[in-house]
Amino acid sequence: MAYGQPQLLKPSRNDVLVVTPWLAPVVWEGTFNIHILNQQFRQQNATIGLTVFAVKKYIIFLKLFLETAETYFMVGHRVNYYIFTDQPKHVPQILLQKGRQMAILRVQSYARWQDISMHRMEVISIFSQRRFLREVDYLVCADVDMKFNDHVGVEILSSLFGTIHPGFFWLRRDAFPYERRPQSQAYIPQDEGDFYYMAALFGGSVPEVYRLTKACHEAMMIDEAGHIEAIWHEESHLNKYLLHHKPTKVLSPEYMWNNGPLNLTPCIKRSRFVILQKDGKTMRTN
Ligand code: UD2
Repeated sequence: MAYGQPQLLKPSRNDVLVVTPWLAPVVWEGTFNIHILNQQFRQQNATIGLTVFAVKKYIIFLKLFLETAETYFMVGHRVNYYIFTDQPKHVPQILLQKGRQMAILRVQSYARWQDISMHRMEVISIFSQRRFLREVDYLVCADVDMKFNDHVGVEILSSLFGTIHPGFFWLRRDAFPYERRPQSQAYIPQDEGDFYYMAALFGGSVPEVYRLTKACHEAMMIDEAGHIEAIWHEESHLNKYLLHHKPTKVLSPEYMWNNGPLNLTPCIKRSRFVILQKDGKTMRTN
């Protein structure tokens, strides 16, 4: 395969951090050649699982999520969608491309939206052991109130990856909305922390995702027994976990954008995976 030679004396980007101090790549437009990566992952014959939860009213987000995933997510690779829902009959029928399949898995609902969101960690850890280990090489775990807007491919895959939240990336660590109460398992002191990661997109190899989701679930169970709930629920616990188990790739906010005007943020060249606006109050009431 012919491609431009990597230029050792010419950085791919000079406006942003492209590698963390623990030598994990930060994935930005301009830092990778997708053709080289596609070839590498095809040689591995990699299958990628995408987990998404659509419980109660959030089922309405599924159609756009899946349709846009068919256009932009891991195109040309084998993909298994794992749809967790309390309403299997209402999962939209989508025509899938070759090499892509869907499993619809029933989950219980909870009265509080926070419990629906937090229990995703428990469910993913159970299914990782029970099923995903046999069926896929990598897992990508996403929120459903999202749409793919541009290419999201194998450049994101690694043993353990997290995504930088678009709302805080320019801030100092003491301004990150980490859990600050020492009573919580998610506690992070003011002088610690690398990035503020989102729970809406994370993943890695199945064993690594199993370890992460199990640890976050167990930490939330300890908090529950101690009558404390972390400020941003499982996202707070994810941040604590990734502080102590450094991700091997970090996705830039291109991979989690809130569709603000890109020209106000010149370092963001592509908006790949976009948070949809929702009326939280209406969506979360029964
Ligand atoms: C943020 C995070 C989310 C999670 C949450 C916890 C973003 C983009 N996402 O989202 O990952 O950490 O904070 O506070 O900032 N769900 C249902 N049915 C429900 C409620 C939730 O299926 O009734 C699922 C669904 O997949 C949804 C996810 O749980 O995408 C997270 O819930 P959310 O989107 O309401 O949480 P939000 O927007 O505060």
